[in-house]
Amino acid sequence: MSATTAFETILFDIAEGVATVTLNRPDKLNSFTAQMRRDLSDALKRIETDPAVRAMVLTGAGRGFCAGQDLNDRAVKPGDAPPDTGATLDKEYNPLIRRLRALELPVIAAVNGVAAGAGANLALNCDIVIAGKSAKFIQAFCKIGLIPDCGGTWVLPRLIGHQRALGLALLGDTLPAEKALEWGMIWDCVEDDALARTAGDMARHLATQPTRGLAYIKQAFNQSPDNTLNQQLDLERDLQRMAGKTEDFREGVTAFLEKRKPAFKGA
Ligand code: T3D
Repeated sequence: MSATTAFETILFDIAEGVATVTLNRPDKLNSFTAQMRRDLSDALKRIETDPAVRAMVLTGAGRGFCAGQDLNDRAVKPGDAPPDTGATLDKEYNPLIRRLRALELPVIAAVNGVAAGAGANLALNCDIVIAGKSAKFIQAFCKIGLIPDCGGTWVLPRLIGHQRALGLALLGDTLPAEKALEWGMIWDCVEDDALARTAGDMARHLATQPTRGLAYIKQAFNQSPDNTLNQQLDLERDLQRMAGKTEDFREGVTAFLEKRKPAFKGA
């Protein structure tokens, strides 16, 4: 069964345990307005509280994934005070990124076209990034005098190393999807017409897996960069203790011993 909810700037659909969120301002390459930040945030809240949702796909409508901040909202007339871009990050983008990363289920970005500025970093904050061959990633911020945000300066060096990350940030060069794959920035790059199916199949598979266990895996990896090995060993112990108490762990072991396919409930 599928349930579709209407938002002003995104499409939101739940089917087979998968929530699909489609950024939907195709004429402006799905660039972010305040309304789109609110809509995406509300969609994530819905996902957080719906136990039927066990995986998420984030993608864009039309030929783009997301071109970052809608720059029409940043035009300053002579004599006007500049916008407080720090406040927008503090109150809108940063809570959105924190919410996305904290989701206790796997999130797949299906990058269907250009991902620029905040749009690139939105994608890179997803757990698994799959791009269509025509997609490209641009740290466009430097071209308008800004710095990479939405966690770009954190996630990029961790994915591709300091040199390549800083180079992309300083030059604003376009990184084609195939090169992003070669650099280890994304999980996979597929033919454009196979993107939705590939991401959907993966999400539907993940939605049948031990959701609590997957959430603990995410937590361990998300906390890893800030931890020493000793702290991480302690965290693994704590998370493994909780994973070991789940019904799905019991089912996984039982199914293995009974030589049958496990039926995980996500609990
Ligand atoms: O609060 C704060 O402001 C701080 C937070 C900042 C976060 C950020 O994301 S800052 C970075 C903002 N994004 C950019 O600087 C990217 C701007 N866009 C581009 O450089 C190019 O559009 C692309 C490289 C992404 C794609 O180029 P191309 O040639 O494929 O498409 P296009 O023709 O440039 O764009 C198509 C349409 O989308 C066009 O509209 P039109 O002329 O047909 O009516 C274009 O104006 C519009 N569009 C694309 N990006 C944006 C946009 N409109 C508003 N804002 C955009 N970011």
